[in-house]
Formats: sequence, C-alpha cells, structure tokens
Amino acid sequence: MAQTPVGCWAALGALLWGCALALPRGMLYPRESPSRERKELAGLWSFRADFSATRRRGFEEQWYQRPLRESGPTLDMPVPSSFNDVGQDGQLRNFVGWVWYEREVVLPDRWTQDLHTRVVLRVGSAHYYAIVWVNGVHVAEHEGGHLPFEADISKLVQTGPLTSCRVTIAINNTLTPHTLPPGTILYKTDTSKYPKGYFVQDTKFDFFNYAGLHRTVLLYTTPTAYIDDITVTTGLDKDTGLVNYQIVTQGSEHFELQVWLLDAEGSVVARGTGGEGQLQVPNAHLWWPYLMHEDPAYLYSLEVKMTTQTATGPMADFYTLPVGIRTVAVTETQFLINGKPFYFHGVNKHEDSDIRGKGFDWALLLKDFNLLRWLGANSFRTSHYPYAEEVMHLCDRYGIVVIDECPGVGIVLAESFSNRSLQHHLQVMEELVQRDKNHPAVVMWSVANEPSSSLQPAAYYFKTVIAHTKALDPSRPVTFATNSNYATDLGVPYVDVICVNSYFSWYHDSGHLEVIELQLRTQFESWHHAYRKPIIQSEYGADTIPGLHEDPPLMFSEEYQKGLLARYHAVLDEKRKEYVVGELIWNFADFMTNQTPQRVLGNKKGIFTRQRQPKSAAFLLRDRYWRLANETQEGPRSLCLQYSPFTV
Ligand code: BDP
Repeated sequence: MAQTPVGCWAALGALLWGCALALPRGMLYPRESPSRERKELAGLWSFRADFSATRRRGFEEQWYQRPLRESGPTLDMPVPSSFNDVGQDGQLRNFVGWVWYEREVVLPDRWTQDLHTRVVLRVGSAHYYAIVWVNGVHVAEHEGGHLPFEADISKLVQTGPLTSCRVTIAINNTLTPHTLPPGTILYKTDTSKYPKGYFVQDTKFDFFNYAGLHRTVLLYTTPTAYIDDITVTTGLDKDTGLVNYQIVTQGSEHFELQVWLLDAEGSVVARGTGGEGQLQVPNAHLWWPYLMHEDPAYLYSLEVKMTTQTATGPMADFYTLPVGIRTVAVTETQFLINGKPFYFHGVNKHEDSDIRGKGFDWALLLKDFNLLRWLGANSFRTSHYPYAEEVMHLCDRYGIVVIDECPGVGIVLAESFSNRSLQHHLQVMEELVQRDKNHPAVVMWSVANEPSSSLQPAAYYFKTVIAHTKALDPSRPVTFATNSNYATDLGVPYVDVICVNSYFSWYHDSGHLEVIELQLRTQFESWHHAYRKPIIQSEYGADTIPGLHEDPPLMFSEEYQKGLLARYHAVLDEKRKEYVVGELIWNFADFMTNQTPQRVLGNKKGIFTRQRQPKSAAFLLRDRYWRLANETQEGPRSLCLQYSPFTV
C-alpha cells in the first residue's frame, strides 16, 4: 500500500524514536564570546529528494548511515535556501515528502579534545519536520518550520579519533490538519485522470510552501558549565530604568554569577550578582521606535559571567545580551510605548524572494530594512510565521517595532481545532516566546491569522492559546488577525488589541472604490462598539501589476492601488484620533503563492515588486508615513525627521 508522505514521518517517528517533543530549554542566540565559538555550516550541502512512491526509501536504506553519495546520486544544494527554485526540475519545485541534506564538517582539535567544551548543533529552521543524525546517530527531531532547535553533540564528536563529522538532516514538508500551518494531502484516485498513487498538497494560506534549510545551520561551543537562558524584562520608575533579569545555568551546582549592564559607549551603568535581580539605571536612555524619538533604538548590553570551580581551576562562561529599556501597555483606545501613544505605520512582510524562496540572505535583509526606513515605516507584522533571528536583531537595532506572529495561518478545518492541534499550537507559542522574549522590538504576540473562528471550538481554542501566551509572557499584549467578514469571531473577546484584515473593493465590491469609506467606518465602529479595545488595520491592499496604468482606475493598475489606499487613509485619519492605533499595508513586496487562476506568478499586492522596486503606491505611502511620523514623534522636532524625497 502506498504510504503517504505524512503517514511516513508520523509512523517512523513513533517506530524508530518514540520521542515526545520536549519543552524547549534555553534558546539563547549563539554569540561568540571569550568562552564561545561558532562555525556556520553555510554553503553547499549534498542533497537528494526521495522520489520513491512511499517516500520511505531513505529510511529503509538508512541513508544517514553512510555518506549520502554512496546511496545514490546527489545534487549540490545551497544553505540557507529553499530547495524549490534553485534548479530546473519542475518535479522538485513541487515536491512533497522527505528530502535529505548532508554536510561534512571539519572540527578544530580543541572542540573534540577538550572535555570541558560542549559542542552544540543548531538549526535555525528546517521546514517542516526534521530529523537529524550526526555520524549516523540520531541526535534531534523537530516539528515546525520556523523556529530553531538544537542538539548537544559533544559526546559524539569527543569519542574516537575524529577530525570531522557528518551532519545529515532529513526534512519533510508535508502539512497535515494538525501542523502549523495546517494543510491536507489530497489523493487523486481516479485512474482515468491521474497516475496511480497521485497526491497533491492542499493548503488554505496564500503563500508558497517553500521548504528546506531556510536559515543558518551552525555549530557552537560553550563550556560544560554554561549560561543556558536569560530572561530580561524592563520597567521604568520616573527616570530610572529597571532591568529585571533571571539566569538559568546548566552543568554545575557550584558557580557564581556576575552581571554588568553597559551603555552604548561601553561604560558600566549597573552591576549585580546571582541568578536573578533588578538593575537600576538612573536617567536611562529608553528604547524608542524609529521616528518616534531623535535617538531611537538605544541598546544597553547585559554581560553575564558564570564562574565554576573545576579540578583544573576556575572555568568561566560569558554571554552578552542586547537590552532595550522600554515599556508596553494597552488602554481601551491606545497602544503605549514608554507611556506615550504609539501609532503603527508599517507593513506586513513575507520571507520571500527570487530563487532562494524563504532562504535567509543578508543582502535582502539589508535592502528590506533600507526600504522600510526610506518608507518611514516604524513597524511590521511577521505575517504569517516567525522570521529569522537575524531579522529580529536588526529590528532591535533600527527601532522597527514587531508584532511577532506564529505560523497559525489557514486554520479552517474542524480537525485543526482538535486537542492535538491545540497542544501543538501551545508548544509553538512556547518556542516562539522562548526565542524572542528578550527583543525590545517585539511589542505584541500574534497567535494566528484569520482562523475560521466562527467554528464553535474556536472560543475554547483561542481562549487557551491566548491565556497560555500571556502566562508565558505577562509583559506583552496578545492578538490575532481577524477578517472583518467574521463579525461573529469567537476568539476576539480574548485579545488585547483587535487586528482586522479587510479587502473592501477587492474581494468584494470589486472595482468599486467608492464604497470603501462607508464600509471601513462601519467595520471600525462595530468592532469598537462590541469590544472597546484598540484596533489595528492589520491588512488592506490591492493586487497591482507594475507598469499597468488606467485612469480612471481599474483593478490591477497602479492607479487602482493608490486610489484604494487613499480611501482607506481618509477613514484611518478620522479613526486614529479615536481608537485605531495602526495600519499595516498588505504587502511590503510581491510574493510567491500556490498556482491558482487568481494569482499571476504570485500575490501582487506589494507596494514593492518581488525584486524590491517601488510601484507608484510606495511613494504615496511614503508621503503618508513621514507625515504621520512628524505628527506623532517624541522629542525636539528640529532634531529629526527632516523628510526630503532625496534623503534617508
Ligand atoms: C488575507 C490573508 C493574506 C493573503 C491576503 C490576500 O491574511 O495571507 O495574502 O488575504 O488575499 O486575507 O492577498
């Protein structure tokens, strides 16, 4: 009987390893320090997709036991990158099932011979289900394509005369009703239309299900007694900044902890000892969003030193965490950062670009942030999944505020509200909060996008996910993005801020720009009347083919996109004086989707093309965002925000 690509990993997971997914331990971003080294495994890996009918050949033949080239032909595959678009093979582009990656790594002697060194393998993201072997030994298994996972491989690399190790990662991109995001495998059994065993992956979200090793894979070291986790929350008492820290260590019962807080010039402004405490910073420089203050994104550094006594003398581990001192609060009508009203004027993004798909790329990252600053955007939502850690670091450094969304997108089937799905959703929120809790840029968690929350179980489901998220992190509000069609949304009572997506004059009343103002006013007023919570217009937009011009405006032309935006803005300008606290355009850039008759090589609602060139609407939005910034900034007006089309 033909195995499904899904059944394949579920069955194998249970059969071979029977392991339950553990709660994440510390997931501190690997940084170099006097006690820590890192080695990125970027570049070319060996690769093979398992095209066998069952997709199980790799497991049956145990491809992880020997170099991959010995079990059959391999391709060169760049990491990080999606595998889909780098080749010329249409079958590989649309492949569903297991793919195999392998890389030989040469290790320095001090990693393999110093038994006080701990060697860790970290995978930034492997979409969607991953199994990892080192030298043929199973070391890790992870579900979820957008969050990192790790394995301590010290024992493996420190036994025997090894100078190198072989990392093998099998990845399955199959989505089921219980994955996040969910999906379904559709079996086409009519043999008059489809070959035997034919199936396709169906998803209810609007982006291409790119797969592979999307982010950095790396090895790093720590001493065997090490700083495992740091949690920082910040507060303010008049002008004094409060930095609360908690440190978790591993590997020794007998140790000392010292912490220092350094300002941006490197001067120590506070110090402490022990695993938890509060540091006080008189006249603190606050972390302000970009364009809200003349000196935004101020970062301190929290230096942590753990000292352990060993038979051979003292051993120390050092870790430095960037810290921004800021507060976040929500009232019935406002979103407050450092006690001042903050208005989100920003974008929704995707991790998406030509050729590399969802693969991380430094040049693309910088281009996107330069465009955000050019645009005068102060924020974005990580629609519809957590982004790479490097993105989050840049948000901290540039003052770009983030609504951090989990991959809860396309939750529409009743099965996806089951207890099994719920448990996984809770697990994903734990991993997300664990990874991103220390970023000052992250001001709110988003647990989902447009779930079918008029289904009865949705109320319990979202009540539970939101309560769990708040328990994990009481310092940030929680939301999810609803669609204004769902006036009966059962999850909305539990959110702190209502995020509303709407597509007036696009998916309904297509071509009729004249209805936008009335419909948008009705939307805001009914949500606010029902819940008395601040509202963000978390999506709005129109597909636009660059270079198509029609006046009077017709759909898909640049004029239509501008006209639609301008009408939304008229109402946003009224309501932001009351309780609307933000607007995020859909979308920053065009992006790839599944192939459907509604999409011309992807979703074209970007104000930039997929190649990051502006459509006319980008200039309209830029004028607006800089005007909004000038109205809402803190601090002396003359010092900043001199908008000029030729600067920034
Ligand atoms: C919204 C979804 C978003 C889509 C967008 C669209 O949240 O993921 O890409 O519609 O259709 O409802 O462009």
